[in-house]
Amino acid sequence: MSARQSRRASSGAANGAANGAANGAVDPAASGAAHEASSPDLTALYRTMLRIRRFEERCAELYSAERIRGFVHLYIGEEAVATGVLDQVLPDEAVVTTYRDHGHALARGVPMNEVMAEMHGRVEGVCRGRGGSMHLFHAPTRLYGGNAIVGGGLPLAVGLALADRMLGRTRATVCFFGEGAMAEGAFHESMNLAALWRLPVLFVCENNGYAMGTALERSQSETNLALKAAAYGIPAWTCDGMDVEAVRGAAARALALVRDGGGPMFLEARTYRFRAHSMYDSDRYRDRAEIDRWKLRDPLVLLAGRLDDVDLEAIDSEVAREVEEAVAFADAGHDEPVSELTRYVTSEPITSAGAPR
Ligand SMILES: Cc1ncc(C[n+]2csc(CCOP(=O)(O)OP(=O)(O)O)c2C)c(N)n1
Ligand SMILES: [Mg+2]
Repeated sequence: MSARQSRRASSGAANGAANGAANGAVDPAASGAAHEASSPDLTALYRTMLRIRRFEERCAELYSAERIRGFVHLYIGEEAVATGVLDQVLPDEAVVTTYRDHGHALARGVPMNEVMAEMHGRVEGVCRGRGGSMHLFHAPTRLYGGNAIVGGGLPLAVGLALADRMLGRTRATVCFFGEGAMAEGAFHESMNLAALWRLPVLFVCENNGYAMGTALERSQSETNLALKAAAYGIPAWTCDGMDVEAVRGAAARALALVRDGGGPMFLEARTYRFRAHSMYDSDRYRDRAEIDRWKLRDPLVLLAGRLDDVDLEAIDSEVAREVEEAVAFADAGHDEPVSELTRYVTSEPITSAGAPR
């Protein structure tokens, strides 16, 4: 059951989470088997992950053909994290992410056409083509980016949550970041203030083991990331980031606590990117065997194994069609005229996207 379907469903898990939470521990209840999802739910999760996968595979081709330019960071392999968490995030809650943001935008419900147009630098894109791959922003779904600065989203999320607190709104802000961000000052300042003021933020660390070409154990003195977060007095769990049901279950429990005034929560999703850091990266810092080992736990394959009665080929065809329609939409789009370039630089609002709620 998704958050969009029922707000109550997730808050029912609050007590279990409070009892089961151990700072720095693996979430004891966060296994796929423990979650009570029905088959239509799982099919929807599969479709979302497949939309991300096929969208990005197409983007990689278009990048090689020089139809998409700039930096592009693929999320392939990590789809279960955005899909599982965002399934539980309510429409009026804010979402903040990193430059590896295509999956978050699609899972959040940003129209694929507009994401693809943005990748192509078209005025029909979510940011009129000015942001590109790394800066997907979409006010109607409260997606606050897309941020090229490692750790840059964390203070933004804390500020959004502080605004909610000051305005008396009970809703969560969700902040995704890579484990590399946990070596940044912005991470520590954000955790400190969020904990001190008990702000309603769910911090989601997408631990894919590498920050560009640097493995976690080569760059951080404490590699137990949940323990690091727990040092700030924030309840912290680890979950299997390749298992979308496990991610969803862990997110549901954490969000219930955040919304019930429990203050910030931290979730580490252990995951892996199957592709290079970016389209520029030659990916020479890890063994092929390591990549192959993780591919055995491909989140799509894992979930497909639980969908015996579902026509996966039909879903694949539908998704392929959607991706091609998005490419056609982007192709038919327009570059912003030079005369428009000084617009929206300072105070002029983009009214077509709607005012942030
Ligand atoms: C403040 C800052 N420092 C350095 C960089 C260069 N940089 C870009 S991505 C990256 C690695 C970040 O790794 P991680 O946070 O684990 O995210 P991942 O790419 O693995 O999703 C670095 C160091 C940057 N963009 N911003
Ligand atoms: Mg990383």
